[in-house]
Amino acid sequence: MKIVINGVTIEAVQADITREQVDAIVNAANSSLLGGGGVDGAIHRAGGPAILEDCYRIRERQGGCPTGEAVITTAGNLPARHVIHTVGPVWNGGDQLEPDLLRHCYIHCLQLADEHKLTSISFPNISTGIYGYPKPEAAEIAVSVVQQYAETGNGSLEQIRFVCFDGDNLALYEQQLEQAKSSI
Ligand code: AR6
Repeated sequence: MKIVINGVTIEAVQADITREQVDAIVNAANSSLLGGGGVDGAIHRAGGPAILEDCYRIRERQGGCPTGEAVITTAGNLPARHVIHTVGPVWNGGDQLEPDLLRHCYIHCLQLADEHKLTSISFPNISTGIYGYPKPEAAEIAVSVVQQYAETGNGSLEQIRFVCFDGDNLALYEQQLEQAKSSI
């Protein structure tokens, strides 16, 4: 399922993000930037040690990455050129600023992509695995931020992909993109 807003293609696919051939894939990391399970583990395993070396350099400079922020590294052996690591919120019932923090993850990834003049990016479903964020609400936030980015129309990205691992998330993203399409 894909939609085009202002020349920006936004699509949802079911795939493994480590195989994406794009300018940057996004990692759902933790504040330590030292790796973990889920998509973070898969990215470091497939990308090799160069990614962790860059993460260590960032830790020396700024001591990790706060929730809602994002940093950029090499993608090592991955087909992508860069990895943008962002730290999603842990779901704690929804009244601990989780929606704002998740929104900021997407916003900061898009800002970094613009700063580096990237034209394509693939997002995983940040926070919806180990961090327990409800999938429908997370999909709504992700699509609304990206839709706004495309509507604003002055970014460098031409292709934005939501790479869903599970069928539940794919169905939710397709639903959100249908809604976005009908509001264009
Ligand atoms: N490609 C695309 N999506 C994937 C892949 C993959 N290869 N593997 C998993 N997912 P999670 P979080 C999906 O748990 O909830 C780590 O330990 C998965 O199905 O990876 O943000 C970090 O170090 C889910 O929909 O990230 C943190 O400590 C989505 O990716 C913590 O987990 C996110 O699930 C972050 O938790």
